[in-house]
Amino acid sequence: MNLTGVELRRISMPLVAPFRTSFGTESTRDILLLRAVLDGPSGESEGWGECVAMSDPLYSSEYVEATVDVLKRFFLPKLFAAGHLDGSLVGHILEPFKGHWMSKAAIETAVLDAELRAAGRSFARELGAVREQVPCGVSVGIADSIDRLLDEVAGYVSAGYVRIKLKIQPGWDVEPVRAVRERFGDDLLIQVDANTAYTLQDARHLAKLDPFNLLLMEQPLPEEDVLGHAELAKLVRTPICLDESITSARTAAAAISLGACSIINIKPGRVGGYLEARRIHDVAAAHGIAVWCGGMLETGIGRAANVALAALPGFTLPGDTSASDRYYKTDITEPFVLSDGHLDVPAGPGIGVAPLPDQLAAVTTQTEWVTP
Ligand code: OSB
Ligand code: MG
Repeated sequence: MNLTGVELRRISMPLVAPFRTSFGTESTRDILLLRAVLDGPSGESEGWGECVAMSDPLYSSEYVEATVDVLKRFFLPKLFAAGHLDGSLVGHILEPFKGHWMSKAAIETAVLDAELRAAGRSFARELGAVREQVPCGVSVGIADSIDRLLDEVAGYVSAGYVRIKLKIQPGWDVEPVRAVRERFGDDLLIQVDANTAYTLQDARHLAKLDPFNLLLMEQPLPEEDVLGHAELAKLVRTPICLDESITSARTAAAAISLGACSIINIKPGRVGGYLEARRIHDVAAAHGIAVWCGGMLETGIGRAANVALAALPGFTLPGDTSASDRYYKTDITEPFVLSDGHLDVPAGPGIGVAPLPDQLAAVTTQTEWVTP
């Protein structure tokens, strides 16, 4: 197939409630969607990719304006010039360009989606999914008070979420965790995510989370402090899970070898796409390391692909793959709805969902059609 054009579409999606983490508060997601058009033996086919970069470079160095720039300036011209193209070639062709994982992931996903739709094959089947439903957790932001946190968690528990992830930061860690554990009992699966808010000096403090039997502690230290995580792992009982630090199968292998993590959060956007995400899954499985699928507050487009990934055999912990209504009042696809704590894995061609034209039009702020 050949890439004949790519639509860059910016959408503005208000969240149902502001989402507060140790790095900032998000109220509206400004999202870049890609629609790739490919020409092949059986005619034209289009595919979708959602870029997970946020408005500001606070989670990682990427941000939405930069993803538009790097795609237009470097990635799309190189892919247009490639001639024959399929999803598995995108990462290889873009490899000379350093970093920009979220931009690479978005275009690779759009090309894969177009290719699989043309072939009538599902993304889940292509990746190696072995489940038709995946268990879902929910990521709960930092709240204004413990009472409000308990109310929010109560809502998620009664909606059926099988695991609760609490965002933490210095000053909002042991007490909220204690309150949630006491209120909901020992059977609730709970984990925490610090988004790099601590240093190794905080090890003794973080060990105060030990008595609460958390599933894991996600990314307590800065992304580059892999050795720090290995040290911390010896000082706390809660298993260490890495998110921001893991940008490739190679960094995953190194972190595992160093003892920096015993669990990995796999986010396809953070690692350059679903094919690299699958390689991390494979490396982790070979080392007996559990993985789970992270999230970046995606719309139904990104969610569909994440749910497919989460259906691979090594994804043994519930993901941050919540239902559409946890994020948005109106999604741009048919909404993902929780059923007994699970979401269905889309089985149709490609990612199995597409934007609903009216919904998409209603949230679009800008579109640009890029051709060779
Ligand atoms: O660290 O996992 C994270 C959202 C945006 C940026 C980083 C993170 C998150 C989440 C939400 O925790 C996950 C989701 O429900 O999509
Ligand atoms: Mg995280």
